Amino acid sequence: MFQKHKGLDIVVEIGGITTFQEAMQLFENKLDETNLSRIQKITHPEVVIKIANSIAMCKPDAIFINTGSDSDKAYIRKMALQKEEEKKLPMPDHTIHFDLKDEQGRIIDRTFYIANEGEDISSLANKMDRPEALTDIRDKMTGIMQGKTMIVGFYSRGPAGSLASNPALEITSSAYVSHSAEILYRNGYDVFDKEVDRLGHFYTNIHSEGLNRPEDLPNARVYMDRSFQTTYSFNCTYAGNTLLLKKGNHRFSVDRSVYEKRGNELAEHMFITGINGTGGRITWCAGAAPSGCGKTTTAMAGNHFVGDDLAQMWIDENGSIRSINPECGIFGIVEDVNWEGDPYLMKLLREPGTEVIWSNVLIDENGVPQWTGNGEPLPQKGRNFQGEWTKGMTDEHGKEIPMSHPNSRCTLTSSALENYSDFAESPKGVETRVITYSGRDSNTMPPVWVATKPDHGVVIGACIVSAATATEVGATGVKRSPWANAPFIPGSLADYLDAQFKFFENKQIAKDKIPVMAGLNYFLTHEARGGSSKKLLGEKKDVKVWLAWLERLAHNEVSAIQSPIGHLPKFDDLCRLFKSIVDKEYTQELYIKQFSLYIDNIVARIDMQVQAYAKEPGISEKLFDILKDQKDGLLALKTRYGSVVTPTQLEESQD
Ligand code: SPV
Ligand code: MN
Repeated sequence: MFQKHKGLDIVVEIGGITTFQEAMQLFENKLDETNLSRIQKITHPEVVIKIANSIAMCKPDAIFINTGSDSDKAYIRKMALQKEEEKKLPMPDHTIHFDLKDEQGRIIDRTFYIANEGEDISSLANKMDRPEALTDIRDKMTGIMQGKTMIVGFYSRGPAGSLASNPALEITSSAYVSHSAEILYRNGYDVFDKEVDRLGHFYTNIHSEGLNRPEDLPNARVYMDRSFQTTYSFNCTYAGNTLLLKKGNHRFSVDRSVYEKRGNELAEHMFITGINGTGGRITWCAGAAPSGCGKTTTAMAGNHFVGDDLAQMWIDENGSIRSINPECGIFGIVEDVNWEGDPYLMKLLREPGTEVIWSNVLIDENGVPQWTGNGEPLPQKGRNFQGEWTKGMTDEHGKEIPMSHPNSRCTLTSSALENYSDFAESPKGVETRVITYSGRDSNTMPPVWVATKPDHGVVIGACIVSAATATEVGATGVKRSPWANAPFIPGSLADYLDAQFKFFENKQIAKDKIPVMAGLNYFLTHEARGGSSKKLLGEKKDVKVWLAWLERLAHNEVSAIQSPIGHLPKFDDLCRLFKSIVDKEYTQELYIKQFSLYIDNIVARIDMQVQAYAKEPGISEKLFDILKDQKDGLLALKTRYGSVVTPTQLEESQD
């Protein structure tokens, strides 16, 4: 079991500053008058000591204390341009940032949890013992900011005053990282002391890009110290490796929910969005999907956008599940973002008026960002993640180099979105009635299925699978992707699973507020249902219908067909929703393809999950029992109807 404050706090060990007075003395020696007066407003001893030690370790030439004012933001933007971490584009307030050619995603092979003796670390992650990590960080981070300016930023991960928010420091020599933090998170300089007092803790992130040379990339590292809620990262620039306010701190929040708030809080890799229902009601939905599986698009399909990546949840005194987004901006994948599927996002990307940092897209000859799947005429050349690019160009293995990297992204503030909800800024969060789990699954599960009970919902989350995406360097094949959160679960999956059961089965959740928990899959192909093409059976916009159906189900306005994997929608309801929401004629033929159960595929999937979970120590028997019941039910259906069972047969089997 992991413990806070165990072992040495590495930055304190290296920096050597242990008292408030020593910290203040260091500030007086190192900071100019303006910055000194700024840091003196921060009085929480632990915070001050962390910052002082970061300075003592990294040895920057100058220190900039960012208060989040308009002029500070402008200063950081200017610095990013001066250092050429970003370049101006012709569109006002748009810039482009390129990461190193071989650092286009999270470097999971160089990412480590710092472990104390005897601590359980997720079987899916790397760990390094504390003494070894101390040596490495001392070697690589001592003096890493010589010749550079350190920017110190204070943030609130979530609306200030919320029960599930977390204060966090982002300390970096990269103006791009700091600029991104200003767009994606709420600056909390003015409230930081108060928030640390209220919540009793804070996260620290220390980063330097180093010399930002390809040859240093093998020595890039991302470390998470769970005991001291501190991250260290160096020699890298991709935001997933550097802006550890995001997934680095999400990992600490997962720890908090599993080990400190078990059964009462969750920290999930989920979007949050509101769906319009009948009579003007809004039903809030949170959904998990692995990176690169359309989470942003799904969030955007809602009528009231709150977030596209992370959710902090808790149960309030009225028995409802509340969710907040720790972020206030989007670091979204742009591949396949186009006017048809993502009009709100496209407006911000293609029309002036919003600050956008582009990363790793192609910049064409006119200085316009271009990316695969944008639905626009294709450029013949330009500059992309690997340098000058011309159409048809191949890499050293003879493989065609794509115009834009599949993990190309845009960074922008959510408040610019037309469908951004005012509720996103409420410390009370939004009442969450629908929870979805999805992944890239081309041949097995139907577009939507609903758990009959919360523990079955937890198992849907546990059993997400997905084809590999470009967000992790070197990932290939089909992978299990538990809750789409596995890369960010520091401890054992057994503990996490237990925390899920305890949360969703918590008796404090009011009977009429128990969430609808569903699997979603919009990646079924024609090929998998008797056709010959690899094209998707549905369209991107169909997700609005699946969400709307879940919305109606949450308010008991539709009924469902029972099956061993859960409840499935009825044709007539879908037909009506397709017509009214996306103006499409939904056919019986498509319905049968999408909602017939392909028993052999599903059973193979269950077997795969059972085998994998059997290898994890301490997994609750409940998971195996639920999967066994599902399998038995499916095999009984197979005996009666054969290996493909239609919705009509499912209904008949209930009689
Ligand atoms: C993801 O990959 O899930 C992201 C971007 O949202 S990263 O910051 O790399 O985590
Ligand atoms: Mn993500």
